[in-house]
Amino acid sequence: QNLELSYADRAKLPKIHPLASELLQIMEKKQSNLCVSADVTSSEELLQLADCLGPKICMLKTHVDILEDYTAAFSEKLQALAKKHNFLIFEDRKFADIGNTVKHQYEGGLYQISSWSHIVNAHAVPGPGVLKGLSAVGKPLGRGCLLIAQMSSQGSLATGEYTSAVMAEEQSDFVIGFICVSKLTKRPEFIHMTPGVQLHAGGDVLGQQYTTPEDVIYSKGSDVIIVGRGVLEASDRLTAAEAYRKSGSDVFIVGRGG
Ligand code: S5P
Repeated sequence: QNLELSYADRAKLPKIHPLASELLQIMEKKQSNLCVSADVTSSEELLQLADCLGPKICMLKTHVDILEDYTAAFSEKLQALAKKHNFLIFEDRKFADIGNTVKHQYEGGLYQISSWSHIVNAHAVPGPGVLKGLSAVGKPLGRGCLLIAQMSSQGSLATGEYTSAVMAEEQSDFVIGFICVSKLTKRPEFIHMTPGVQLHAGGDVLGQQYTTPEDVIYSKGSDVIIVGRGVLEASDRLTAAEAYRKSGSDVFIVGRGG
């Protein structure tokens, strides 16, 4: 094992991106590795979810394009809730086009994602242009990006050499970390975020694969668990969110990270 740093220590690293530092400080303060994936189709429900679960999470992930009733007012209310409960917003847009196109998709259109989402993610498959385009919009706003190095779904092609190539695309002035299945870099400035998490291992009928929070945080060494249906389909979402938050909370006592 390497020298182990706590989240608070990592937040103070000299070369860390300010947004990664902010996230690590939130994680430490709220003792939470939990990012809830708010995959609902009504903006009212999404806002209720953010207000109710806000105290338990370090980040809220959205798929704004599945909302049936998106308005600019919604994004303002979501930002206010992120401030109120101290969490970051992550729009899971998975940009994957040439630089010029992603620039427009990030800044403009109906959603104007860059105006309200602290973090977005991108596939590295187009090459460095995708990050160039996104960072032209996001960097002046202090935004950050996660590169998709691996995916949770069955038969994912993002493995092996592809994953290594993605890791090499990193630009630490805009990329704050990776979407991945397990810890990929020993550089403690980068955040590892892992989807496909439920309290019991398994999957769904469309290829999603689940592992447990303990496996992701303790065995695989990731930093943040992304949980959608594990919380959304529970009879009591708040109790479920607390269970997921608690499942990773030993890491704050042990002081592991890096
Ligand atoms: O590899 C991935 C990457 C992502 S961002 N696998 C994923 O499942 N996701 C997202 O995480 C997916 O789009 C969904 O919003 C969430 C997982 O939802 P759940 O309901 O299966 O927990």
